[in-house]
Amino acid sequence: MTMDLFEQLPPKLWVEPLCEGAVVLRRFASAPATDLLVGIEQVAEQAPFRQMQTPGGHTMSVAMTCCGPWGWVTDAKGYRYQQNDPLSGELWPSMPASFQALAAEAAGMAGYGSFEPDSCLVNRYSPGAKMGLHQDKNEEDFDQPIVSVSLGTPVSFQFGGLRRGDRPQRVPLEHGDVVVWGGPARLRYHGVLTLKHAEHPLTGSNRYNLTFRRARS
Ligand code: MD3
Ligand code: FE
Repeated sequence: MTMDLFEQLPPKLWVEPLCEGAVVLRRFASAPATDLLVGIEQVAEQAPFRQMQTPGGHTMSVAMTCCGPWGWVTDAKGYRYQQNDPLSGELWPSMPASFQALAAEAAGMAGYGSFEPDSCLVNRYSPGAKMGLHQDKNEEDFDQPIVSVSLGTPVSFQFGGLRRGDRPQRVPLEHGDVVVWGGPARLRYHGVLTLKHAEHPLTGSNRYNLTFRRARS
């Protein structure tokens, strides 16, 4: 009797393979979400969110900041990692221990044994913000996976192929979802569709994404 009831309870966490090398750990970051959001606030006190310029001269709709030894930046000179925040000249804030631990745990679940990210990009989407299809290829070692954590309002993620023209599939990403991308999925094109108006009790109308990467071997 109790077993029947147990089996009817909705699962708190579940795993959805997307393709070879990519897996969604649904709600994996739900329990630590408030800690992660406090971590984001602390990072942003030292290195405020800013809308960076693309090399083509456009202003990104996504506001970004970074933590960890290497921060990802873009400006007229191009896309790259650097150790100093261009706004202050100071080193990026250190990566909160809770961020590191979650990223390593998620990578482990996906079969990547000793993931030690040296970079965490924090993206903040407000309604209307989006990110066009692109590849993440500013890192030295494509054998290292990428871990992405979604917090706040839901969005439709675009997951394409190895060529820009490959038709992307749409993957809904919600608060607490963690995606691990590695192996044959590591260089696939991806992007984020325009964020719609919605409210989340912890983030208001915003969506945050933490992207953990190993920038340097
Ligand atoms: C698929 N950010 O900052 S991370 C980015 O939601 C970025 O803010 C998105 O793409 C966001 O570069 C999504 C998910 C992601 C990251 C790397 C990938 C998906 C990937 C590498 C290969 C394939
Ligand atoms: Fe990306």
